[in-house]
Amino acid sequence: MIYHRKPTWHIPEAQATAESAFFNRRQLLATMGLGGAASALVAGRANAAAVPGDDFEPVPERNELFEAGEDREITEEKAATTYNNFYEFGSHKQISKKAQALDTEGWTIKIDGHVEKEMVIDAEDLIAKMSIEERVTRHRCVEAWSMVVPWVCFPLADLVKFANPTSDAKYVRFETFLDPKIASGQRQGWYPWAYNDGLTIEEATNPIALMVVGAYGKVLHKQFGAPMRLHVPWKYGFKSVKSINRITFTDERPVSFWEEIAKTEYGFWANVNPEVKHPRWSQATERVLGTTERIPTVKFNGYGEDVASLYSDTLAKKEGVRLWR
Ligand SMILES: Nc1nc2c(c(=O)[nH]1)N[C@H]1C(S)=C(S)[C@@H](COP(=O)(O)O)O[C@H]1N2
Ligand SMILES: [Mo]
Repeated sequence: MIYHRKPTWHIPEAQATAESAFFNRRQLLATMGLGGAASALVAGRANAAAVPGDDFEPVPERNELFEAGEDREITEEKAATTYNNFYEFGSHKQISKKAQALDTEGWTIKIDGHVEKEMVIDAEDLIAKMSIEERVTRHRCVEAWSMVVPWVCFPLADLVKFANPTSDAKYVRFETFLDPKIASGQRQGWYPWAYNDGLTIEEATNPIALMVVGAYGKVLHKQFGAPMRLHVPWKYGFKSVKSINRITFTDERPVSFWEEIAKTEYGFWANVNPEVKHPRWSQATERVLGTTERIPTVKFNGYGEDVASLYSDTLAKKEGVRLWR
């Protein structure tokens, strides 16, 4: 199977101007001094930090450069939101009810390490600074299941720019909250909580790496990792840290939650690759959530055109192909 993403020159005129149109509309509403719902719209964050599962406002425009891919369909919301990996709430897939214990009100995010200025920012304020859009992308779990989700998101690169890292920053590490009172899984002391993972700066600033704040047109569901989670479409799903409350810029390669548990199974790079088997199972095919289908897995999950250049032969040789994938 081959996936193509429309090249940038394919952007239709309307799409190319959509962002400015959006901001003009906001400005217009502001000058008109509209109150109530309209002023919430002007703020651009009407309910970004409000109830997960509510309609996202303003309604994000779909970025048509991203699509499910040939013979792929958007996974039914019900299927995608009732089969999740979120070990904080249990080491099985049926955590969606338990995850409702997550309290996202007043959620803050700490940005620290090699940045010009460390800070703690309200998730709501951070999200309001970003240009939000919808992207339909493929997600491939290392356990050989996959889904296609319309994420409400912004490029991770914009967050990196906002954080203003110094030249010492070579990696970015993302960490999930730690609160065993609400997250029963965190009472299982043999796991190296808090959940975390990382990317190189080059990966984090690649335009297809995403920060997700919603899905299916809604404020991000708790089981999806509200209020903000990572989505790295070309890597196995465990890299896509949920419910992030700390982002650290560092000069040392982070050792992730899963790498600490089993480094021969869950290495740092974790690029989707059907040719490199997991020590305990094949990665050649994947089960599609919400269907009875099994389909071939594609290298870099079909995003090679965007990311293959990040992984030079020199780097591959240095890292070894197994960990490299
Ligand atoms: N904090 C946290 N983030 C996490 C996980 C987790 O257990 N805890 N699981 C990861 C794995 S293995 C996958 S496949 C995806 C699953 O995302 P989904 O449940 O939204 O489909 O989240 C990733 N992010
Ligand atoms: Mo996963």
